[in-house]
Amino acid sequence: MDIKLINETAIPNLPWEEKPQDCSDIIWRYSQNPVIPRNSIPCANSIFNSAVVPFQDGFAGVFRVDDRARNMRLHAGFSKDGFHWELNPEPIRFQNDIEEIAEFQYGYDPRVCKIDGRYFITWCNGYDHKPTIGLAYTDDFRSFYQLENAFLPFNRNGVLFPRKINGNYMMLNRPSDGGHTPFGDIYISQSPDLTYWGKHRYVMGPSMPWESTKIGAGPTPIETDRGWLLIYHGVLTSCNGFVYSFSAALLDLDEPWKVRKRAREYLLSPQMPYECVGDVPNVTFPCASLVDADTGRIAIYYGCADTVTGLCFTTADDVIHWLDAHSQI
Ligand code: BMA
Repeated sequence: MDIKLINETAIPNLPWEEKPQDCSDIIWRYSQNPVIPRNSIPCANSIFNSAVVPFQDGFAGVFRVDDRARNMRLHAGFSKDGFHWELNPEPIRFQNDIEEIAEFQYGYDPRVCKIDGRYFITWCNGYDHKPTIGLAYTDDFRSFYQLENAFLPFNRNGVLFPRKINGNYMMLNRPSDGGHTPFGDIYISQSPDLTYWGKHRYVMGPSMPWESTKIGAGPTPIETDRGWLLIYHGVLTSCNGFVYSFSAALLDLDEPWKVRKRAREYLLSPQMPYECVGDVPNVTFPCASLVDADTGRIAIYYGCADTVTGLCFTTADDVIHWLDAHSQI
């Protein structure tokens, strides 16, 4: 390994497949994709844009389940190997002492971030039936405690950093509108206590054609000796609608609103049938990655066509060396 991972732990049982010999891409897909089918629990219409972390001797996660009434719900799930998942058939019921936000209206696109030994969940949360960033924590993926919404509506794609930076928690976020948002830049907001957010800074906006409509942060940023490795999605508007691809950037370690490298091209775009055909065609939407500190291997979980969950693989060395050669900055 050339790139050093900081504060990541070893995951000897990381779900992994070697790169096929005939593959020249930086990211390669799991041969058995989709790793989670649309109907692995009875209530589900679709299971996609979901977040997983190492937990005990395996893995746990928070999953976006759109049910057959088409409510958008969050479900906890567990896995021994990262490939085979058991989702709770009942959605998460957040415990909440704050009367004004206690009513769960809808929740989608969760992320899970471990900070100081506790798992924090962010998601797009319906408040006054408008999207903003919900925030909760759990220690065991069985009881979940909801905190204040981080921001006013309208906001989506809230992604925490796994440690405080210069004394503050940091969250990437993407101000939006109440619909399918035809714009979107990534900002960062800072908080001393996970309740009050400020010191908002612009990080980056759409630039290259593959991401020319809007962009949004994906999995928890990965700390490396070269900077924070951020995997993010970008959206192109075609004559047939939105196309969601994803790629990578490197953010400054101490001032993560400063972009040090940023890909010119996507790393993965909707090309397989399960990415191109589904409830919303042509969507690849990453929400989580597992990173093995010993090998630099990265397993990325991504939603496919708003219907199923896919898994793909890369390494920190591969992505960052590729970024060095393919950066627009
Ligand atoms: C975004 C979010 C995602 C979804 C994507 C494509 O606005 O709603 O959950 O995957 O649109 O439909």
